[in-house]
Amino acid sequence: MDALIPRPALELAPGVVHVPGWLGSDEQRELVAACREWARGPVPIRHTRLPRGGVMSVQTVCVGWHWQPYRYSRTADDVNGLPVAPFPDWLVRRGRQAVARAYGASAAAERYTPDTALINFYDGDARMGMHQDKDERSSAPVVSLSIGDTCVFRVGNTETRNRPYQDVELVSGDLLVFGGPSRYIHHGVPKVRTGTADPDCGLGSGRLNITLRETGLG
Ligand SMILES: O=C(O)CCC(=O)C(=O)O
Repeated sequence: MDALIPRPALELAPGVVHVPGWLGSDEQRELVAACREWARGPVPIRHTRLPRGGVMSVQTVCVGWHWQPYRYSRTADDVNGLPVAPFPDWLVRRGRQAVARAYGASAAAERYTPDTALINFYDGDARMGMHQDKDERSSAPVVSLSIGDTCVFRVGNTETRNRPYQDVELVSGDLLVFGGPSRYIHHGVPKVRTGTADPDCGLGSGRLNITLRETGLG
């Protein structure tokens, strides 16, 4: 019966707010359907190549702006050169709701205008190393939505990719927002718990993470 007990929102560090179960099953399924479309194209989901020759274990597709290490562009120059899918208004509204839920309704939440989403799909042993999201010119918060398998999300510090950090489990439907003094924390996903997804979420297997960001680019 534990699943019926709502888990409270928690400020993990100044500006890092975890809201368990923020997305209901219908909303998760709608997001999964949208991500499936984006994964098909115009720029297909792929394993990002890193400048030193490595390949990321997660698969990523972007909307609004395309991210390639370590810059944003309108066209996916490292994939097929095509413009990425436009960033939809409904996702801007979802981002504003997320910021308002995490930090409280405010003019700043109303002004929040994410213009890129990085959609990461984790299957098999995929994970993400500790890093900072710092290719954006705007310091507006990052909104992170998780769907599918539960993961261990590592919330680090702004100085180094090492300790101190804390690990938190992100479950399907959870919202995490990091901004303010924690906008540039190192963070990563050291583990995904395969096969733990709620069958109602719309994802057969694996984990989907959607991060909304303001690039600050014109
Ligand atoms: O999958 C996650 O929860 C984190 C994704 C992430 O850190 C990123 O896209 O930069």
